[in-house]
Amino acid sequence: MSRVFLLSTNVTTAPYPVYPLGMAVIAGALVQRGHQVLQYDFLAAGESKEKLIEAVRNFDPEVIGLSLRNIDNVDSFSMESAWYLAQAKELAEIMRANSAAPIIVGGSAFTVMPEPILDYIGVRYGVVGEGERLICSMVESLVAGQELPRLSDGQQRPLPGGEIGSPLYEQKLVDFYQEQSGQINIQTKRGCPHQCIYCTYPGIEGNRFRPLVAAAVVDDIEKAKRDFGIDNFFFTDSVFNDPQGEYLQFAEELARRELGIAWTGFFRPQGMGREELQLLKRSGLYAVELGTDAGSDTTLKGLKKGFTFDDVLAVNAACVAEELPVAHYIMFGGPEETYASVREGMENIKRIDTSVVFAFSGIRILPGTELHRRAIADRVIAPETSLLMPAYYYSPQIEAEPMNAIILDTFKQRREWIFPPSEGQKRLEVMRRFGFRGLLWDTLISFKARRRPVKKEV
Ligand code: B12
Ligand code: SF4
Repeated sequence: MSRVFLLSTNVTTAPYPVYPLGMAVIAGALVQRGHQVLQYDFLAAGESKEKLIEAVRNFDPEVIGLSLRNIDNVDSFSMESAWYLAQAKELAEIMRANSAAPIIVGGSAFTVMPEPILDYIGVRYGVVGEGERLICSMVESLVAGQELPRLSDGQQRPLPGGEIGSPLYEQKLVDFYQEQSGQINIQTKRGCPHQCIYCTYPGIEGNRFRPLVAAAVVDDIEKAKRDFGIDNFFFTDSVFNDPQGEYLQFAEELARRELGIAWTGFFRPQGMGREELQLLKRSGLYAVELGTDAGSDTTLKGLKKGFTFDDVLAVNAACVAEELPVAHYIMFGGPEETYASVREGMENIKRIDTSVVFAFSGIRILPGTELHRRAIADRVIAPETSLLMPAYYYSPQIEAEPMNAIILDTFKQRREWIFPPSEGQKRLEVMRRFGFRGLLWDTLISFKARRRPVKKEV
């Protein structure tokens, strides 16, 4: 048995603080192997360096694991102010200065650009992708004094869904996140087989769906409710509604157990009608986050989304008919965007009934994506441009400022259309100060005072 100190470095509080699920899953795997684990969440512990130093010295770990969730906030309006790697580097330095234990770093942010992050934060070992299997063998090798490669790749032998273990929630952390955000997260599957050109999710979790065993996840949910009083969940799956419909079996199981929980997650706006939504509602679905991503068929095609704006409208209509609040996330400025497609996007948004729309300007270029190659080909960035600092793709056919002005002009017309993203953040902050918790965007929608969509101008 070895002592492993896990540190979640994430201090992002927008759109709300999220439970360090990656760390919890790693902790679960280590504890199951018989190791002694301390889960330290820098945010929940008040971001105090003194407390962290005290904790690491007292625990005297044999191995340290750093969990890195975010690089930045993928919002082109707050590039400098929301870059999180300097903080991660500082925390790694604190750990090195206060313990001789070897440090392993992992997490979604790390997986997106492992080599540059390892160099930047100055840590010896890194795990790309899925970490639970590798962390156990690495801890054992390191404690036995063996040398390891700098980078180990968890994607080479991904766990079958049935072997993915449970997160180890901690009461203190649950209390913090319940208080701050009114919800806790859990995963029902890993991976995504779609090939949207900007997206890192298949790179982080693998390019096929690996559903966990439905009954086992529902057991975890039941246990989380019983032991910790958690009754509001975010399912962190890249896409909840897989086209094969396995999500429906999961929902059946959840509904059958009548746990009295509420949940939300990310959905792909295609092929989901009222019948599916009725089942999901019975299982506790209370709001839908849709990866609409682009405002017109031209730009949906440019992103290789594989659905059309009519698909989006159909899913939205089904949700509204079921009185489920919907938020659409739409990025402008991507491949094939022109001023005409931005204007078409504004008209299409007016056709969306009742829902919240968050708009983003430009698309964060991340390594390993087709967008990265496209950005180089379109001379948006040079091949040698480091992506550690945020760089955004804007179609060569438009310029950011006039495009933003067009979006702003439309978005100011309705309070449930939010642009720039910091606008939404400000509003959420105000609501939080008044004691509201949860997603909060869903409170912008009232089905009683429902606004009908505006007919498309021809
Ligand atoms: C769900 C999700 C959200 C939800 C979270 C809801 C909730 N209550 O949890 C919402 C919509 C709120 C959200 C918000 C944001 N998100 Co988000 N989100 C995700 C998503 C899809 C899943 C994250 C997750 O929980 N996974 C499940 C856990 C179990 O996996 P994991 O943490 O990756 O852990 C595994 C491995 O990484 C590894 N691991 C983890 N830690 C460690 C430690 C060690 C030592 C080792 C060895 C291994 C290891 O092992 C774990 C198990 O296999 C990811 C994309 C993805 N598919 O990964 C983006 C992602 C994490 N988000 C991202 C970002 C940027 C954000 C925001 C900043 C965006 C914004 N402006 O709002 C905010 C930040 C929120 C916050 N407070 O931190 C980025 C982060 C990277 C980057 N580009 O900077 C990602 C990767 C997506 C992307 N664009 O590339 N997000
Ligand atoms: S954007 Fe969504 S559907 Fe597309 S690859 Fe990423 S996770 Fe999959």
